[in-house]
Amino acid sequence: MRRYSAFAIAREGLRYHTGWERAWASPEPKKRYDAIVVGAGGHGLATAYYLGKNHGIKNVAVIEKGWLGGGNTGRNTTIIRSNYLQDPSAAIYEKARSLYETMSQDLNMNVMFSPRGVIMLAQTHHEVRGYQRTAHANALQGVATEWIGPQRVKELVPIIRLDGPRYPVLGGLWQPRGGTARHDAVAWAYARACSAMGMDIIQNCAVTGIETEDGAVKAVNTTKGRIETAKLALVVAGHSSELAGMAGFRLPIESVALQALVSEPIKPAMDVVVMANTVHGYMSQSDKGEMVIGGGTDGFNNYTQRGSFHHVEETVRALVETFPMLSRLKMMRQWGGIVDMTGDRSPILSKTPVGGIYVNAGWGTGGFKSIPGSGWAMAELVAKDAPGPLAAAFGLDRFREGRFIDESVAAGVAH
Ligand code: FAD
Ligand code: PYC
Repeated sequence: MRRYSAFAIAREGLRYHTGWERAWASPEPKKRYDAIVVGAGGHGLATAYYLGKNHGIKNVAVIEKGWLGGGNTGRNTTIIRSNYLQDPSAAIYEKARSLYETMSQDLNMNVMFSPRGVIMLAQTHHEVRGYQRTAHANALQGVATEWIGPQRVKELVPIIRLDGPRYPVLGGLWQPRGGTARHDAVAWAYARACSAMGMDIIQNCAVTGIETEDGAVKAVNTTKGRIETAKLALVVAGHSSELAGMAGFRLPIESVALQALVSEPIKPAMDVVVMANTVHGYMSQSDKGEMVIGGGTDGFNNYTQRGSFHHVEETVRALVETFPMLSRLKMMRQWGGIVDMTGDRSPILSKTPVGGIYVNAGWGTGGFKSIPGSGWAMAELVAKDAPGPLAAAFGLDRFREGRFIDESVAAGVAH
């Protein structure tokens, strides 16, 4: 694989961009792989990448029913932060955030990580207490966050209205090195690095069945034929229950659509990310100038990957209270993705009742930020057939044993 560099851009500029290689190969599947990852979203691709990089397992296929990054990875609002309350969450999200810091250099592709800072606004006294508690927990966990008062919020976000009609801004939880990244570039960067290691990324290939023998995985059936493997990682977000069903077990997951929208582009108005969980909405400004706005989940389980008018209305009405200037903007696009939710709003990184099958799911409304940490931890689980320190607390057994990792506040999105 040729390296991307300023020199390469200059060279290609001089020869009318005729010399760029394909970023990843599109092979037909082989009969057998040492490991198969189902799902070429960020989590699946990062799992494959760290299988190769950290554990030397390179005879790997990533199987994707659509196009890579076309699921939630390419549909999310790209907020990256690690200000979670519980120790196991802070550890995996902070590992991920720190890997984002050097991802462009590590993967030799510009993923546009922008550590512009994230504020979670407190607009009730209950939220003030909750976020102050998180700031104290983060101090103990080594996660750099701080509680800030309303005047500091106003300095950071001049377009905000502090004395809104229903909920004044009482302060916020500020993570200065949180931010955003270009979502599909993250998927592309991992895909290119996997392909360079000789892994096969097979798009337009749905897994339709899973064969087991003596309680262990034997093969997957796909729309491109049967493929054997001894290690199978299911990393399919909104379709986790469907794939688990093919292998004969159930997951404690509900799937539901989450929606977002963008405005017309405007001049730079806000250079941090703001989450307003009481009125409910979150917003950042893209490099093109659009206000990127996220809303809530649908109130019923469903598999629809699209937006709906009432969500736009609810979300924009709520945000206009805190950002009156929004009322002057036109909204351009809306969309939805299917997120997979667990009862404690924490993910599952686990072995399963079937030998050689591992599941990475349940990131719900907040798994973009965790892609590199999740891939790192999942690769270790698959390679060693046992969870390492980052994944240990996120096993399926926690639901049987009542060891929940409650992150419903940190999840940020009401559901
Ligand atoms: P996906 O990217 O969905 O990848 C799973 C892949 O599996 C898909 O490409 C799918 O086609 C494939 N697949 C499914 N079934 C099969 C099959 N049978 N065979 C083969 N392939 C299959 N998170 C944040 O951290 N910050 C945010 O700001 C944020 N905002 C969000 C906003 C919205 C509107 C949405 C929908 C989500 C948001 N999230 C956010 C959550 C985040 O997008 C997800 O948690 C994350 O992208 C999940 O990544 P993934 O790789 O697990 O799943
Ligand atoms: O987890 O930060 C998050 C988030 C923001 C919007 C959707 N999820």
